[in-house]
Amino acid sequence: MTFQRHTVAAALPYANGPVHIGHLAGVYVPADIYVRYLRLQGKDVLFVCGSDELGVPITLRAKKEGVTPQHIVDKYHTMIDQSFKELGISFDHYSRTSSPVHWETASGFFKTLYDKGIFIEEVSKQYYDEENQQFLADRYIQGTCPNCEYESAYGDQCENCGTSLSPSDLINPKSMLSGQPPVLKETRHWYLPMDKYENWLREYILDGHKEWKANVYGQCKSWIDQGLKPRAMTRDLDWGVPVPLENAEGKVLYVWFDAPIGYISATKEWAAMNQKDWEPYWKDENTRLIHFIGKDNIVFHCIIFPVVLKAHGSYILPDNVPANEFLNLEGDKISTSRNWAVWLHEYLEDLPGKEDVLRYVLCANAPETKDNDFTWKDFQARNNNELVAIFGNFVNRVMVLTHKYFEGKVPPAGRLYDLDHKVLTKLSEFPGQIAKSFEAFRFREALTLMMDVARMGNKYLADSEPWKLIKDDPDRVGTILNISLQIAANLNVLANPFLPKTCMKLQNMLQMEGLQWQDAGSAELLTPGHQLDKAVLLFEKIEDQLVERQVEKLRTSKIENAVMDVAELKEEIIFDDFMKMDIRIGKVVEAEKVPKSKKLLKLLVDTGLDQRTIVSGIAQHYSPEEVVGQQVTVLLNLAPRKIMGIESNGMILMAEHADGSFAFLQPDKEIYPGGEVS
Ligand code: B3M
Ligand code: ZN
Repeated sequence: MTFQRHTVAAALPYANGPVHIGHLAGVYVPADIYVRYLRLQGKDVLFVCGSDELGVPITLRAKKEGVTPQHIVDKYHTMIDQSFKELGISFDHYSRTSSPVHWETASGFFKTLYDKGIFIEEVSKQYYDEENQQFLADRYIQGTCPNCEYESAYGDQCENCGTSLSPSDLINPKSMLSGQPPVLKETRHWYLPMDKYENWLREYILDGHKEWKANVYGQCKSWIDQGLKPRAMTRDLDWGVPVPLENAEGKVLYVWFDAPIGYISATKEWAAMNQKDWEPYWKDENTRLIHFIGKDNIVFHCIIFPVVLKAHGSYILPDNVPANEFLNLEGDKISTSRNWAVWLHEYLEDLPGKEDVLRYVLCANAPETKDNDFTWKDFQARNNNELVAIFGNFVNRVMVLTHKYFEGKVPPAGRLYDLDHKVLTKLSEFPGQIAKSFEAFRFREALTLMMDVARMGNKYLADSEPWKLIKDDPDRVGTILNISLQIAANLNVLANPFLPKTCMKLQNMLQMEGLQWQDAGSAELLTPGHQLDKAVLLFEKIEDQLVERQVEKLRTSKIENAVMDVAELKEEIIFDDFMKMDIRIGKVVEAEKVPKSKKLLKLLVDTGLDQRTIVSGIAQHYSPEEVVGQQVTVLLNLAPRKIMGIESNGMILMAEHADGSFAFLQPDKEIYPGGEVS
């Protein structure tokens, strides 16, 4: 189907903190690339987003900082909005859900569903924090995930395995306000009867959208197959859109009911500011609605929001939801609370002028089908070996040679040889190949193909060696540089969705007008005699010390966090309890890695009493060679345990450093194996 217009909505970031590279790689960079591609085709595209300012995540942050929720959202809304703009995330409108238009739109939506009799009104028992005298919304409850046993799962979702949860699913639930187990107390809420839409969802998604990405389709299928239950669309909270009904004091719309409606509110605001009609973007069947989100938002955008839209009856439905997986950082999960992140606003401050480098690296490493990892080393390598050495180098060579041999004017193309025809044929094919990747939301693939154009340009220059021909055959050199300049001009279109600021520089260098996607593939974008501007370098090398500074920054934050959340003191024991432990000094005699384990070393330890095997989880911190001969402190009378099939007799006592590294507990002088610790 050819759509008349596109509404592209990017997940509303919670305004309880800055955005980080995980958000960017998961949602905003792919969304912006896609929108820029659509706009290059001259399509009617509306790109909306905004700060998600309601709900529990905000109130948690406000409580933590001892300020009001409004103070939190005002601070972070501005920061997020500004940093998106600097990165070139080109929303048509970036709104916020504390806006009056949103409150009116969301409560109007709720009232429409209520008046249509969609909701089930029910009094039920919900978790209540007696110490704080308040009901607990899902995010205020933490406990063990029934699916993966992660101990800090929230009442609505386990961030570890992505499973959507209800508070009653949690094992050993605890209130995040008081730390105490919550009690169950009666309260009235309005439920969306998800179960009644199960067949329709099967039809809409499982039959109607088999083309959705496997990770999205799969999660929807397992959600639908496990059976849908009615879900409360209201909460007992004082921070949110008040429920527009009588006898609903103290109740607000569930944040996941109101937030997706935030896309509609943003559209209304945009339309009002631009004297446009907002309704075609949300109600016209000829509009394609696309959501860019992270995998933890799939159920809310593919199951719940479509049911809300369907129940309302006058809205179009999401046509595609190309959700990405998660991006990790230096091998660890990105964590706002642990400050384990590369924050966008800090990146922009520390690496000014390198916005496109971040866009490039996050696209190249995007977790499109599985979680992926960001490392500063890889960031440096991609900048130096790809952007500088391939893209920048090609453009610079062409510019320098044209200035050197033709005073910066585009030379005419003369007779074409095989090599030229081959290059021009490939050049004409690239736009179609890249478009195919874009349409399939495979942006990494599209990026590689775009870089292949620059690779092809470099190879063409290397194979044709114009610098060797200038004396004897300047016309041939003219042809080679004409073709090379056409390749550079094509890059200006093909690279634009990925590298908008770079392409602005390239466009100025080539003294070109902004082209459309349809122009790409042509070998006549620059006419002979056209005057180029002077050559400027598009990228610069990133030196080791810049990367080392960033890595050190992360290491410091890891230590600061570890120091801040020192393990809690265990319960008191009596002297006799301690005396039961037989702790001695031993010496490691042999050491080897445990096959199929990244963490374990198998040690042979001389304990003074015997030589025994002890399995220790230090393989990521020490090599076998490093531990042989070391004095170690051993708990000898620990009951033997089978670990990966090896009987381990005892435990090597280690101290964990704040940055996660380990250290042996060693006496300050040589103690013979068997020396007792007391
Ligand atoms: N605020 C983002 C998150 O879950 C959430 C998205 C709302 S999109 C309507 O981190
Ligand atoms: Zn889990």
